[in-house]
Amino acid sequence: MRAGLRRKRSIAAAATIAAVLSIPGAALAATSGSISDPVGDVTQFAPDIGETAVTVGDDDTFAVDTRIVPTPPAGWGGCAYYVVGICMPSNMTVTWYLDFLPGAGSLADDGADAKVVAIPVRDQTTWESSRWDAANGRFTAGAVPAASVDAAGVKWTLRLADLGVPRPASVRMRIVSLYKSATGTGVLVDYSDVAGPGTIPVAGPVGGGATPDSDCTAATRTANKLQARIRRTARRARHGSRAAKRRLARLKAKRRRAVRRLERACGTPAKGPAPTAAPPGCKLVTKPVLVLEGVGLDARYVLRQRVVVECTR
Ligand SMILES: [Ca+2]
Repeated sequence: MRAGLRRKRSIAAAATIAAVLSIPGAALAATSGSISDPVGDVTQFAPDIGETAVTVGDDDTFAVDTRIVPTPPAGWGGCAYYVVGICMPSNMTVTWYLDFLPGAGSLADDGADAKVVAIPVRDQTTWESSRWDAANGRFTAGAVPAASVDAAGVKWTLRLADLGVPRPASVRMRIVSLYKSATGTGVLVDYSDVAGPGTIPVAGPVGGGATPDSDCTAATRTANKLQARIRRTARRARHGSRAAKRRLARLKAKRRRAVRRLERACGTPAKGPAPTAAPPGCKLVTKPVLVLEGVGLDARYVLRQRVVVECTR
């Protein structure tokens, strides 16, 4: 079996890469890029990757259009071979690897921090996205991309926040088409086509404000310091210190005032899951927002990059 192993790798270095920064009108945060790969460098088994165009919208969407030429015998998710007229399914995937956090990500996947996989089987293409979980050393499933398949390729869209891509960022993208299956005569085949890497620029937030303003940062620090003092004092009060109980009441009043100042400077803390759509006249943007993390005495205010709805009117 092993002797029959055939292998062909397309030469990724031959791919030409172009990335352009487009600034259409007022939508300053929209950018685009492209990754070129020759068609014809794979003649069988693995779907042949051609041109890829990526658009990063000012609505924080990451939209990918990859032209793909299916190859025989299975085409796009067709039958690898037939046994007395019964279709033996092929085993193919196309994976878009996104590397955007320097010094992080999956080492086995060239530092990828997120990936999107298309799995074509028969007339259906299954789509998955996942993000690298450094703590557990594996990819964990994320949002399912909005995707479509046409005669000449595929398109998928995810929000930057679903992929974990911050603004600004530089996304290094590689596309890998794989076919690993047996032929009708039982010979194992392992074909691939690799496009890129190419770089997709992601501009800073729409309307600036990449960093929280200094009033907000200072107010956050003050509120957290008071919270830490309350935590220590509450511990002493629990042990029966009457002085600590009196101090606790004063500190809590001070914290109420500090939180009011904090909310004036930063807005109210973001709650619940990130929005997935914006009403007319508004859009989704990624910006630092106030978040209350933890509960009770352990709660603390932090400024996190979040997707939020921003309205201009
Ligand atoms: Ca190709």
